Amino acid sequence: MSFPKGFLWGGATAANQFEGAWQEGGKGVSSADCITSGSRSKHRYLTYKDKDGNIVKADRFTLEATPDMEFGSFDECHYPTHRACDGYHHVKEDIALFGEMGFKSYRMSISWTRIFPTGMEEEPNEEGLKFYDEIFDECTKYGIKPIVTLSHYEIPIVLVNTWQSWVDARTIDCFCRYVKAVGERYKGKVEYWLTFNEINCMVFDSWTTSGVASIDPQKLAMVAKHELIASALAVQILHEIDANNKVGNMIGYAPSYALTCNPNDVLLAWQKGNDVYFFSDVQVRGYYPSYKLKEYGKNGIDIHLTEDEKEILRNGTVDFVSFSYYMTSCVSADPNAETLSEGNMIMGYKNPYLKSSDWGWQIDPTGLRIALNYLYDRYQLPLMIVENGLGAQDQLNPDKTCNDPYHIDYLRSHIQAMDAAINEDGVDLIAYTPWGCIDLVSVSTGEMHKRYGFIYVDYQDDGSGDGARYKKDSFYWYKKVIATNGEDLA
Ligand code: BGP
Repeated sequence: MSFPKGFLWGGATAANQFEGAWQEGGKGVSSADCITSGSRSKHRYLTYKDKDGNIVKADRFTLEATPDMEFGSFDECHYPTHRACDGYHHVKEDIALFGEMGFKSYRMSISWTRIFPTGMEEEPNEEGLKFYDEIFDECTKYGIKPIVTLSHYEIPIVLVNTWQSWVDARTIDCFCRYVKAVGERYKGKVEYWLTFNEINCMVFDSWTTSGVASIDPQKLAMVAKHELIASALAVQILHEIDANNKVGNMIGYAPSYALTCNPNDVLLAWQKGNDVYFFSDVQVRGYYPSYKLKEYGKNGIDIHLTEDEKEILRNGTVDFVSFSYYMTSCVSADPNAETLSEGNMIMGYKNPYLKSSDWGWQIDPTGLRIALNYLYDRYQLPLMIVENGLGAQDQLNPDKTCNDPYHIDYLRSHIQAMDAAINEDGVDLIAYTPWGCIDLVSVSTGEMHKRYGFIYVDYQDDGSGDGARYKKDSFYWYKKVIATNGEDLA
């Protein structure tokens, strides 16, 4: 076992799933604030007021927004992200715990609505900027490098209600103003940036990723174009502000295996792969790939890509590639193939060789080695795994300890796969930030009891708990992993 010197061991969170304090510090309402709680069997809904003043809970996977819908948070409904894990009020305590584990990096996101509450202001909100100053200053104290996601599954609700979010190109200008504000403010404090979290997942759940309630393929193609342009502009803005800035993209990556060696299954697996690669191809190579343009043409979709826009994409390619990895799934061209597996957003067929988590996600460490090789072979850029982990039901013991051997087993097997990819296959992997390093709200279900963390947060689904933080067994294990630079995984 040997990981490169300076390898960025760490952990990951996202503002809307962790901070809470949804109306403090001048923060505006975001699309994430408007998704209700759910469960493995019950969707989270998004909420809006209709033209007669009725509050409607809508299925975010099928809703087509109309101008008379006013999306928002309403007293009648429960939204788990409003309090989340109250990270907003625990900055020093939480980062001290990360420091104690020896984190070299902390992937987190800035909430756009803390900086520009409606997205449309000319000047940023000083209180919001100060909040992240505190986070970065605490990180510096412990030698932790922040890896900052600019847009992790949230957008100001005012932009949603005014322009239908990323459907409208004017959102790009607002985003750039935000990127400039945070880039300038945190110059010297932040070196690693990610543009859009799991940008490819807009294909499955455009509300969660982009604040867009639509299933119209033409609109969604425009959303993709606008986010890709915004991502390329963000790269340019951050490079201009500081030549030391390194900016990466972020994709949700759950490789699709062919269910059988039937060439039709293999072809489908390749096509599914392109649903993911399309986004990273544009972000890494700087132009739309031919397979996507052909697909648009065949389906009558016109994205009106201008010469100016092409130039923006060309000039805004990323410095590294980051991705989340939890699972793999299978695809089959046979309509009678059996049993769908579950996933955060990515569905497919069950793999008979794999076991699943309590939420039905198929556990596949070898798939991580394959994923790393696919991405490195395709792009030849440094890679970061910025999410990985097992959502599980932890029990806090009466003495406030927590035995979570399943988290350790999951992470150990994935770190072994990383080791093989680096040392046997030659992949350039520079960071590993397991997801939900401290417990937080699940994005797919809105649950608290789906826990990933090294640190237990005492909040429960029914709202009870005092938010106290406790170290799980995995905390001590990961601390040893980091101290030995990945050599001691016992
Ligand atoms: C990814 C998201 C994260 C995170 C993770 C785990 O798709 O980027 O925000 O939540 O999935 O998913 P879940 O929270 O549904 O368990």
